[in-house]
Amino acid sequence: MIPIDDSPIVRDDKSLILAMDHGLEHGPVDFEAVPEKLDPATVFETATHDAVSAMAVQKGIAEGYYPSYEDDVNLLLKVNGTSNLWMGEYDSAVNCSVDYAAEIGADAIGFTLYGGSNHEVEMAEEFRDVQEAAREHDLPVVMWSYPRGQGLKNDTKPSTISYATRLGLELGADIAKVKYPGSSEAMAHACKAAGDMKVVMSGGSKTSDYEFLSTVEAAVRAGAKGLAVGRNVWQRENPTQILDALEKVIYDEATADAALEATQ
Ligand code: FBP
Repeated sequence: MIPIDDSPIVRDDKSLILAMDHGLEHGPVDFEAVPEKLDPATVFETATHDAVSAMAVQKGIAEGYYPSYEDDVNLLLKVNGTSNLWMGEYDSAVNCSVDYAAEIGADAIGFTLYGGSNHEVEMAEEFRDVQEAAREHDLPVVMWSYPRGQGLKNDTKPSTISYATRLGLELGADIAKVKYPGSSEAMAHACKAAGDMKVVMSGGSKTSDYEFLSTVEAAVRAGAKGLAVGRNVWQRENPTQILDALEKVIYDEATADAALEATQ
C-alpha cells in the first residue's frame, strides 16, 4: 500500500480536487449560468492549473476526455453516483469497477457513502469491495462522506460531520470529503475524529470570493488537508483567478485577505 502522501493526488500534505460529476448528480442545470462548461474539455483545461492535484469525474467523462489530459491532470475516478432524477432514499449506483478505473489510468478512486441512509449497510459493503480492490491496485480512496437520509434533518451539524470523518477512518478511506460544519471549532473536532486520515472540505454552491476563501481558510486552520470543489471554481467567470487564490490559502496557508490581495 503506497502511503497517501506519496500519491500524485497529494501535494505537500494537501489536495485540491476539482470535481465535475455534477452532470450526473445534479443534472445539466448546474451549467445553465456557464453553458460553455457543458463541454467537459473546458473543465479539464481548468484542472491543468498547478493548484489542482486531481480531477474527479465519472467513467464516461474519463473515457472520453481524460486521454487528452493524462499528462497534465491526475484522474480521480468516482466509481459510484446517482442522478437527481432518483426520488428514493439516498443511495448511489456503483457505475465502474476499480479494475476498469485502473485500466483507464485512474490515480485514485472516489466513492460516496450516505451514512444514515436506509441503504447504508449495502453501501458500506460496496465500499468494502471498492476499498480492497483499490488497495490491490495501490490506488488511494477518497470517500465523499455525506450522512443523509430519513433520520437526518441537518447534514452539516457538527456531530454529524465528526461522525462522517470517523466513518471514513473506520472503513479505510485515505481521504474523507465532508461538508463544512459551520465553524472552525467543529471542523477541528471533525479532523480529530478522523485520526490520521486526511479530511478535505466540500465546496458547495457558488458564493462570493471572500466568503468562499475565508471558509477554506478556516477549514485549513482547523486541520483540513484541502478542498474538493466543483461549482465554486468552474461556475466562476475566471476559474484561474480563484485557483491562484486557493493555491495560496491551501498550500501556503495564507489568509483569504492576503490571497485575494495577491491575486486580484
Ligand atoms: P461542489 O463543490 O460543487 O459542491 O461539488 C462537490 C460535490 O461533492 C460533487 O462531487 C457532487 O456532484 C456534488 O458536490 C454533490 O452535491 P450535493 O450532494 O450536496 O448536492
